[in-house]
Amino acid sequence: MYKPVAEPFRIKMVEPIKMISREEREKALIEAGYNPFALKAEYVYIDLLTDSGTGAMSDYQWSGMMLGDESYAGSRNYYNLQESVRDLFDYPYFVPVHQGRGAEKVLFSNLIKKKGQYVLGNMHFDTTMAHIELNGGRPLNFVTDKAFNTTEPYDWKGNFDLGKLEDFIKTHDRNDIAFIIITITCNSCGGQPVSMENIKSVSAIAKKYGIRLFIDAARYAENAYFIKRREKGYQNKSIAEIVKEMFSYVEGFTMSAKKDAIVNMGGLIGIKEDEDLFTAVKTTLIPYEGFVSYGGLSGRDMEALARGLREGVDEAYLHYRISQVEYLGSRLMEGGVPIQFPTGGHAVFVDAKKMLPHIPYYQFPAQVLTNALYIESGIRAVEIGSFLLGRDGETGEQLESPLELMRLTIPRRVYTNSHMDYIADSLISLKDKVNQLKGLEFDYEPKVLRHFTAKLRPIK
Ligand code: P70
Repeated sequence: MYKPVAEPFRIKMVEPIKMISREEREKALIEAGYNPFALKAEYVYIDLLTDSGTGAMSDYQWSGMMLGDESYAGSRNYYNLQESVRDLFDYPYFVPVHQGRGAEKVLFSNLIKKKGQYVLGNMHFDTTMAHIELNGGRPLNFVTDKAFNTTEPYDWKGNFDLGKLEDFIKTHDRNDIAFIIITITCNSCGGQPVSMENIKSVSAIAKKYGIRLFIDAARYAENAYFIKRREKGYQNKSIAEIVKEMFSYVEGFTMSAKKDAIVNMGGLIGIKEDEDLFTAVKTTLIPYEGFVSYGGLSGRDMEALARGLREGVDEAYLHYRISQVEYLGSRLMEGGVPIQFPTGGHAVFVDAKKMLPHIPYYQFPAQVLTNALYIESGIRAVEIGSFLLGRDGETGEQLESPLELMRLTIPRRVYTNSHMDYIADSLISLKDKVNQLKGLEFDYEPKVLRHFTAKLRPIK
């Protein structure tokens, strides 16, 4: 049996959680339109909706909050943040933003030059796709097919299929491609890592055809940890060295700092060399996010971020973090629950297509499972499948996601390994009751990023 690594911290402050009754949960879910995003957080016992902004800051980060310099321009915390960005990524240029989607909005509007341009990725996540489309671009995915076979193990399920990527570029007009973006780790297919070799090869292809290349850096530290563990030649390198190398192959990044940088709010745009792009980004930043030395964050937020960036690459922390997720995955596998294997960085992704084969993609099997888990045990997970994917931008047709996943997303430094046991036990006991569950249809469907606010009902 897999034994998880003990937590490399002790607990100095606690936040009570409690379980409401099953009847109350049933009522709450109906009122939420069968969409757990609309649940009051107080009605949730263990919250695995997201690892975004839900981490526990350290005493060092909290003490930094007291040193916030709230000057409109030139805050001391901005300069501390600059130092962290320089040390970690070796990038001279950066701006803070309020969160990842702020970075996407500001950067992409400077990269997509005409309507219909393609943006090539391993697998774009929800807000990334939305901001490409809102800027008139067309997002396309080139992740390896190995990602879609959840039972067959492969170390790099986040990798680009290099052949497919190059074929696409060769057969299209160079001016129809805006840029390439590598999402590390690849969230949509299971928090799966991208190898250094693959980043390097994508970079070579981008250079060969003169296409701009960026990283979506939300989970850059977890990706670096997987490289250290799995890729030949990196065992003796520090996480910091691996991070520097990853970012040396691209010209910039967007970052939701709410994940691996362990803050409750914040984001970054980093630029390696291109001064003109940096100038353009600063110009767009001011009306949308704020002045260049705060970009939507208060001084204290920037201090927490400057410190969180460094804590996020601490190897003892990452060892525990990835091990906790792996432990939950191993308990579920032993209990016969189908999952994306091997487990990724930030979550265990349960294969709802395998667990609820009687529900077709357009009735959202992973959403059905997510709702059942909440009723059964007070755990809030999230659907990553056709419900999140949405409709074809041109035809309006419901898209079929290659994977229907329920994501059990683990916040950083928040839940203990006993919580992992509770989650595993709940899902294992639910497993034999799911064949009676009914599919879902829309009561209300918003046009953009519908999964956040849609209302659903069970099909009679
Ligand atoms: C998540 C959240 C955000 C995200 C991301 C990547 C790879 C950019 C962003 C945007 C979103 C979410 C999904 C379901 C439930 C709650 C929240 N991902 N790139 O949990 O960053 O949120 O800061 O604007 O994963 O995966 P931001």
